[in-house]
Amino acid sequence: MSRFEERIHHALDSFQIELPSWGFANTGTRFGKFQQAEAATSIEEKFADAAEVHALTGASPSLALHVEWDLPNGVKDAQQIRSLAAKYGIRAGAINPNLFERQEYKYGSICNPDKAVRAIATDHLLESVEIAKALGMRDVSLWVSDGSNYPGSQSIRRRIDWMLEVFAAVHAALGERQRMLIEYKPFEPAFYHTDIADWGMALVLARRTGPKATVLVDTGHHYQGQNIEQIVTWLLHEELLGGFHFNDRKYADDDLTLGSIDPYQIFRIFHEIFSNAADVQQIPFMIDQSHNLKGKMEAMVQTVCNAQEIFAKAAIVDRERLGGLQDEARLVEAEECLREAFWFDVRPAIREWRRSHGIAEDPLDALRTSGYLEKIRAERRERNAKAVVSYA
Ligand code: PSV
Ligand code: MN
Ligand code: MN
Repeated sequence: MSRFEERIHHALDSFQIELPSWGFANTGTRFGKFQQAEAATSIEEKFADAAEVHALTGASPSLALHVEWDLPNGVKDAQQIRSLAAKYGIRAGAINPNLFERQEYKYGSICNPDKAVRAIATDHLLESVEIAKALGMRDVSLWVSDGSNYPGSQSIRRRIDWMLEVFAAVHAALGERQRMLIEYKPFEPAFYHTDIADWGMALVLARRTGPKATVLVDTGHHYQGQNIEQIVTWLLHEELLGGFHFNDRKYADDDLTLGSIDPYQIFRIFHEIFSNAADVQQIPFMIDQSHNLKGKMEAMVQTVCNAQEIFAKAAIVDRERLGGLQDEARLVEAEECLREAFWFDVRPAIREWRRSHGIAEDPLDALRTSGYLEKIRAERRERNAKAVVSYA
């Protein structure tokens, strides 16, 4: 085995990426949904699909859950999740509270000027911590969708304090080894101000909240042109990088499949992680995508394979040489050192890695010939057809 191949195998042995339960269900845009016969219609089907993706790729042993969608009865549903996790051999991953769907949240959840609404949101967050404890989950992943649509319509300042109050309560409820991940996003659904709009705000909130609070980077949650790998490097430097939601985008939070638009950006993020993380394996890599037109299963397998490829490329950067070139400001050689790894064809080594682990060399092809898609389409077609929503 060449030095590159060895490094690729070693990197893939440790690489895992968490699947989002919502990526298997029917999703769409605010203009409508196109139903898929194969989409998961229950939490059990989401676990089954996740297990199939893991069997095909060997890299996705856990499933992130969204409380309102996957545990509608809250902590009472924990037992069911536990048995599904055991049945399908898939770990329950990060727990995602939902602060954006209830009618009460029209003017915000934890930043709502109405104390009673803030209390509803706080209870939901505390119950999410309970769920995480009941399931032995480490991470509670918080995306606060709150914001406002018109200048002057809300007090930006007072909302910061309300948010800090709730975060303090959530932090106090966390178990010894639990963490809260604070996810930022510049806009949508709010279009004037969003209460946690960028990594600076998330970082300040995490610092003010306590040692178990960290920042989550969703690759789709930045303005165009922003240098995401630099943000990642700063968060690593400050030991506040809590994890990732990976996806790709062309315009805003498009939730396209990982690496589909700009694989070089994901490569640069992984490169900074390899360069700066104390322990790469400790960083949760999660997928947050919405496969609107692509087949749910195909899209997920494709994403995991893309992630493996790009991670493998980042693993083979000659960082020692790069450091020397940087010190001597040999600009073009340094850039070429990075590019050499990016353009190296890692696919033969990955195929070899798969062979040595008893995994299909081409997971997408294996999915298509496995019969799994035909089976789930036949089983779920009717249920999905009944769920068709009309937007009159
Ligand atoms: C919001 O855009 C987000 O990225 C959050 O992570 C949510 O939990 C997820 O999408 C699903 O709606
Ligand atoms: Mn996200
Ligand atoms: Mn998003």
